[in-house]
Amino acid sequence: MTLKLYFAPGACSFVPHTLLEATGETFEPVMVKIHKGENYTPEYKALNPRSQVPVLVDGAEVITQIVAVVSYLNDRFPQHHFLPHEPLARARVLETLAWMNNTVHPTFTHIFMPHKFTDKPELHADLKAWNTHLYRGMLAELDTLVVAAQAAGKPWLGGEHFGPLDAYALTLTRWGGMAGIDPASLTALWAHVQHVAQQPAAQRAMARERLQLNLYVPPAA
Ligand SMILES: N[C@@H](CCC(=O)N[C@@H](CS)C(=O)NCC(=O)O)C(=O)O
Repeated sequence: MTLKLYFAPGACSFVPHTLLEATGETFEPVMVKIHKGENYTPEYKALNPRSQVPVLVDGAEVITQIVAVVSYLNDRFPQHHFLPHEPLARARVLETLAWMNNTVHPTFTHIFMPHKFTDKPELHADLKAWNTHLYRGMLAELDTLVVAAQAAGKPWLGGEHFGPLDAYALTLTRWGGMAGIDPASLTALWAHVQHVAQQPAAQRAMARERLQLNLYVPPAA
């Protein structure tokens, strides 16, 4: 049975999108245009009542939430070692994956979709400014994680194998550019993300999503 992935260009669904590409297996990518509200249609809400991407469909099963989808893909395709097998190494990867998903990612959502967090439009600018400040600090923390991985001789954020942390790092750094955070100011992270973007699986996902890696626009002089 062919797996189906519902994804939105540039969204967090890039993580499972890239992992699926890395498997080399055939899957059916289904694009959901969030900016057109396609995630709020009755058909999509029947699939995922939370109206979010990613959604992975395997036969009659519907799986949401990146952490769950990554875990499922790891077990479906164990030869790719998306998560380490050794318990402590796996816990460390899940620790960082959960942090990316439950802390860094929602901080960006405050910048990108402030209307989700207040019904007062006059608060949007403040929400964006404060969360941009927080997000900058989180990307700096991610930069130190890249430095630490490299110091430990690990080629990828999770260890020996390309995995969800690397794809998520690319997405979060890209989003930083949208928020006015120059990726080049995060030396190790930016070098790592550029390396991730050169991987054939990431290239295929980026081509399908038509992604530009660096979205940072320097302020006018
Ligand atoms: N914790 C969720 C986060 C999913 C999420 O925030 N998806 C965003 C795109 S990055 C989305 O679908 N947003 C559409 C909306 O909320 O309207 C997961 O891991 O899947």
